[in-house]
Amino acid sequence: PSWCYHLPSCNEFNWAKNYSNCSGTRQSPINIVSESAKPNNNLSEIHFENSSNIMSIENNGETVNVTLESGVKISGGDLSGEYDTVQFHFHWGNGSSVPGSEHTVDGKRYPMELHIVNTKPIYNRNIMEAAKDPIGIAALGFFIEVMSGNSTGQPESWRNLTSYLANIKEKHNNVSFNSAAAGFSLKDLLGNVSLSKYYRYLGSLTIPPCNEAVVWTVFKEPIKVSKDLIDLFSTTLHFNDNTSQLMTNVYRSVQNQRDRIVWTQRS
Ligand code: BO1
Ligand code: ZN
Repeated sequence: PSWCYHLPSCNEFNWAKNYSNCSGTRQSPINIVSESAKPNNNLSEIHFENSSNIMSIENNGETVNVTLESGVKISGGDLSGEYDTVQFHFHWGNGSSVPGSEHTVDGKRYPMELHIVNTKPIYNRNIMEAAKDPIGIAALGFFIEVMSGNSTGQPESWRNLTSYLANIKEKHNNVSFNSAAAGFSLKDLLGNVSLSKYYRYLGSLTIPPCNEAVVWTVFKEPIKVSKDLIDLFSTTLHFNDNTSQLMTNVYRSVQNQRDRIVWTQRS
């Protein structure tokens, strides 16, 4: 694309030159100060309506993007109705030891962050259309933490999903799979994380064009993933087909919270 994370002459501090939203007043990610989160008891559990699905996993030169064909929805969580699950993707640093989550909590950055991107049904799963509506997109952020032990103790979905990375090393490489046949489900990917414990705030897409259209839900409990599977992202994928640049440090730095409130359920 026409933007980059961390080249000397093309990096996140230039984004706003071509994408003016990126210097807006409700940008994401942010550092969440846990003690300052404001109680909101309307923040009920988030629900997934899961179904078997055709999914396509792609190296888009920015991240690993998994697009769902149809049929998965989320609800609850004081969102304005149901949202359709469109895609999920990841942000990471460089292996399990150089963390690369986008949100941070009390200054802590986790090794990776999973984003599940959902749009209001009226936008027919079109993210850029939903991005014109201040609450058109509901993004769910899950931190990924290193689990001790190797991948044998891992949910099947993590082993199955990461097994495709070797097939999408270069930009634009993609593979389709049927989630049921491939032994993959979003629920299994999330492990035992409580879908009632999260932070809520209003923000933006974390990459250009940085539209301020996102209701963010950032879960408190991290998903535990083994070091060998986390390391696969930064050791397998390339940014471009014509260079050998490994895809590393694909996260935006934290943005000014300004006068925004972060809410959480406190019971
Ligand atoms: S995120 O969850 O805030 N990191 C986020 C960022 C961008 C998108 C979705 C979620 N949108 C996608 C568009 C694609 C486009 C891609 C890269 O951004 O849906 O069409 O190719 O620009
Ligand atoms: Zn993201």
